[in-house]
Amino acid sequence: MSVLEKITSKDAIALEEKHGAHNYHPLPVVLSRGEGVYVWDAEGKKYYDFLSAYSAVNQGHCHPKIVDAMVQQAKTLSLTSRAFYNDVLGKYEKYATETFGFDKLLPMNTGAEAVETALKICRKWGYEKKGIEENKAQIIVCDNNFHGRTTTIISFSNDPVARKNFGPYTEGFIKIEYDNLVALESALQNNPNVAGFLVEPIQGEAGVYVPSENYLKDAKALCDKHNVLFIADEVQTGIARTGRLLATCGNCNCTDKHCSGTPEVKPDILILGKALSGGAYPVSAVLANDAIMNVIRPGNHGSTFGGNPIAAVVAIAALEVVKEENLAQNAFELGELFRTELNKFIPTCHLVNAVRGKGLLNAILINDTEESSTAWDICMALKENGLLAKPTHGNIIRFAPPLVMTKEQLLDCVKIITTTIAAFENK
Ligand code: IF1
Repeated sequence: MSVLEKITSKDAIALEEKHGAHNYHPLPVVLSRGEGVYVWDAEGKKYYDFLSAYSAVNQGHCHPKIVDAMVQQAKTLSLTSRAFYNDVLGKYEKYATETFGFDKLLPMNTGAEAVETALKICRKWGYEKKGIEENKAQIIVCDNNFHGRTTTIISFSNDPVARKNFGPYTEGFIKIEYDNLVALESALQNNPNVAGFLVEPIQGEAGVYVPSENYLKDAKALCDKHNVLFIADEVQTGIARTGRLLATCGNCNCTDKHCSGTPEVKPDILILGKALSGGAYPVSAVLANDAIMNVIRPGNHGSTFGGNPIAAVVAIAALEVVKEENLAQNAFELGELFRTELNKFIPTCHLVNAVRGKGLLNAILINDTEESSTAWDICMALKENGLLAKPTHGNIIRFAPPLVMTKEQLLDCVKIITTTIAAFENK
């Protein structure tokens, strides 16, 4: 059998079981094709993708503009390393910094790498600009955070499954309750060693927790008051997912009516990933103004693939698609419709307690314990009915379709979700 010969779902799963590390527990579906909001399994069954690779495929699977850009560049120049310049990185850096309103961009590959990069920039700024004593810098983070899986990042996680038996842990982090300004002020007060505050505008993995309306704006004001950097991890919430180009909306230059009146927060350091490439290629980035980014000097930081030519052209194409197809406005309108429709359904069933989210990053809370298999079982039933989603923690199901979805497709998905849950309930 040639390595790439077509195989059945059963065989594909068996190969992963035998030859792959067991670091995931996927839903038992084997995907072999994706286009827009749809994916097909190895037997040709079609599904709506309601996870979007954890919000990496905002522009839809295999978007032609993004794929074409990637293929053309791959045929021309794929990787130079940063030992030399290349003729596309500067264009990408200019386009992205103008899009998000920052002086400079540091290109990386994965979200976790970008988070680690932001932590290093913040610490170095703390020592060289704020005057924190060497090796004393502290960064405030939130309970139930998710910022990636590196040893330093899981050092400040409180998820035992992500953290246990990976010690010793990196020091220099203070944990506070999310969406709690009193806790933030208390951590900031009388502590000159705090260099930064790292926060998700919406806590995705924790179960799509949307903070109070003014939390981010007021938290940024507290950081400014205490000369502490506000670091927004928009790896999952960025790139139009929450109905605006950025969940923090800082200087996104969009003219969409829904943006006006929403508290605008301009992070000191912005972290992007996932849909920065439309899911076609690993691309992440850290953006900041010169007063912060210029603490990084040659030799301080980098990576073999960071800023490679393919990543650069893919990211430009992915951002152009967001603008040309008005994905933020679409996510805003379809998100409103999704929550409205589910809020009509919820009173008719006891299995779902609530729906919450912003734009097309939403989740439903299942009326069962975290340890129960109900959310998983509902996702298995949804799969049978042609819609793919996966629980986050135990009893919460995240719903995050590609932002290119049409109103008709969304209503079709609402019908699948509500009829599946109703049937499940009446079993
Ligand atoms: C997995 C979910 C988890 C992220 C935020 C940084 C990263 C992520 C806000 C790191 C990555 C992914 C990782 C993936 C599942 C998914 C995820 F929240 F999106 F659902 F795990 F919590 N900041 N999130 O959400 O980016 O290094 O992965 O490119 O690890 O299982 P990455």
